[in-house]
Amino acid sequence: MLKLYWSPRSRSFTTLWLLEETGQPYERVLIDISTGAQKSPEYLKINPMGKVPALVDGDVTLAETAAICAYVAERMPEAKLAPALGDAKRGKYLQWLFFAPSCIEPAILQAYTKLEIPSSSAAWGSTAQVFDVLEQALETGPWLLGETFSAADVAIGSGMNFAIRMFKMVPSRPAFDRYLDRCAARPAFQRAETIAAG
Ligand SMILES: N[C@@H](CCC(=O)N[C@@H](CS)C(=O)NCC(=O)O)C(=O)O
Repeated sequence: MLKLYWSPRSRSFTTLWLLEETGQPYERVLIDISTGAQKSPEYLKINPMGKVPALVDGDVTLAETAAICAYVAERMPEAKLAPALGDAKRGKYLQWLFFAPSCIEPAILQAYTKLEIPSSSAAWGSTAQVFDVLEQALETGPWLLGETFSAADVAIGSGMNFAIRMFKMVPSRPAFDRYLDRCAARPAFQRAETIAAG
């Protein structure tokens, strides 16, 4: 059984939501980051970065939220969280899945810290550029791949929910509000919220 190391009010929410989307049982191991448990020698063997989330699947151990999303989607194809190899939607799926940590995350942090970096040097360009591109991608909807919901929506929807609704780090836009409402209406999202709330 998959074992998820997680903490409340953290990026772990993405992986909780994802695992709830699979509908399969999994084990949760609480690593409460407010206690410093993520820096214990035992946990550092699982993720040397000393951060949550992390996932253990038998002999396989991995960290990094987007990598866990990709792994679970492939490990459980019956959950249909990723277009299959050879499906024309797979390219865009991968693009959006990588966009979450590569562009959405730094854009949110840049908006929050007001850090100034020339857009030609920043891998994500600028906060405005990232959010304009995301807004445009959501124009047709309901999901990033149109009618197909995927792990990329979990990664991006969760990140945007974190930044806009939970921590109010960035202002919303009408397209983001509609998207986040659709995410929040999913039973798996709601179950993850209940778990995360303790
Ligand atoms: N790149 C990692 C980042 C994980 C991360 O930053 N986790 C935070 C919680 S949101 C954490 O564990 N912080 C505790 C610490 O650094 O001590 C991912 O995407 O999973």
